[in-house]
Amino acid sequence: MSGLQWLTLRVVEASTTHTVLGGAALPDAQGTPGWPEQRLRMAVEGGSDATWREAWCTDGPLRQGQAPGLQWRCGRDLLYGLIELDEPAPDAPERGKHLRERTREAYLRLFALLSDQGTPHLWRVWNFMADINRDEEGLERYRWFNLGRHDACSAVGAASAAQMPAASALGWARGPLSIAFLAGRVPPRPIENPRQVSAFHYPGDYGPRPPLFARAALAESGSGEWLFVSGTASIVGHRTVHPGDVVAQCEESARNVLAVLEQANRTTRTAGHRPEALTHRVYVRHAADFPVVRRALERCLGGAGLTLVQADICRPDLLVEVESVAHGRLLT
Ligand code: 3EB
Repeated sequence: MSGLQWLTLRVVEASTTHTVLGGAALPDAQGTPGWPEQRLRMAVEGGSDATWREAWCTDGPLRQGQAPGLQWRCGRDLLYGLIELDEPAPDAPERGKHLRERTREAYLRLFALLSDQGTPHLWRVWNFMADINRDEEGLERYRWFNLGRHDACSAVGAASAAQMPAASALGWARGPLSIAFLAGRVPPRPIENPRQVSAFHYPGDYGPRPPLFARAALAESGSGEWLFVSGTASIVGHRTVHPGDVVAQCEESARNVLAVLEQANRTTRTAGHRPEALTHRVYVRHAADFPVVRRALERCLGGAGLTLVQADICRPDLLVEVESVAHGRLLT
């Protein structure tokens, strides 16, 4: 085995355990493995599956560590970490300000860890928080989160376009601020979408500080190249399009995913990432929309790898968001 691998595990066996950096699991997953695992605290299409786990793996030997709220594992070139911080109760005062502060703290800890372990470059981040669309002290919580992320990235000099990782930011009904991340010894190559204003250039209408992420990232590992497509929604330019129309939002999101893929293929070092090679995780605001979302996305993206979960999207008018991943062999 060489470089980064991505597996779906049904059974946690001793033979695989020593190669897993970290991953994700559904709400009913049995037990806790020895690696950092981001539990998706959300409803799943067809019901949660207690045996399903996603795992990022690499060659050993691995090192690991933990501290309150933080767990990580790394190999020579790659690190997967998970930071989960509890927040004040929903009725506590200044909850927005606290979210900003916790987010800043989480990202500062993340960057310190990456620097200590020799994997300074963020590749892919999954951000989850409770009540993402709730207004707190006059500002939506997602915007407070963006303030905290921006505080930390600016403080460590990680706020430039060249350093943006692929990312997603979603809401769950209840749970901590949860940030899972994959990082490497070598930098990824950020990709933007020509159909969309770069998120880090969004105008002030979307909050006092912009979201810091790239539309996608290409990262080389071993003999392969990974394409991480960030959470992708029904946004053209910087505006939400098709409010209230979940099928049209699926179609627009799919157009955006394919536009990002095409853009990535201009600089890929593989023969080209194909749409059929993408695996997608789809966040759907209303679980009642699972069937129409599946039908629309199967039509636009092909149905091979679609996992649908219920989550709140970071703008109240967005009903669906798609994130994708693909792997290809480097040309020699
Ligand atoms: C958007 O395009 C939709 O804040 O990290 C997608 C992916 C979105 C990542 C983030 C937000 C984030 O603006 C929302």
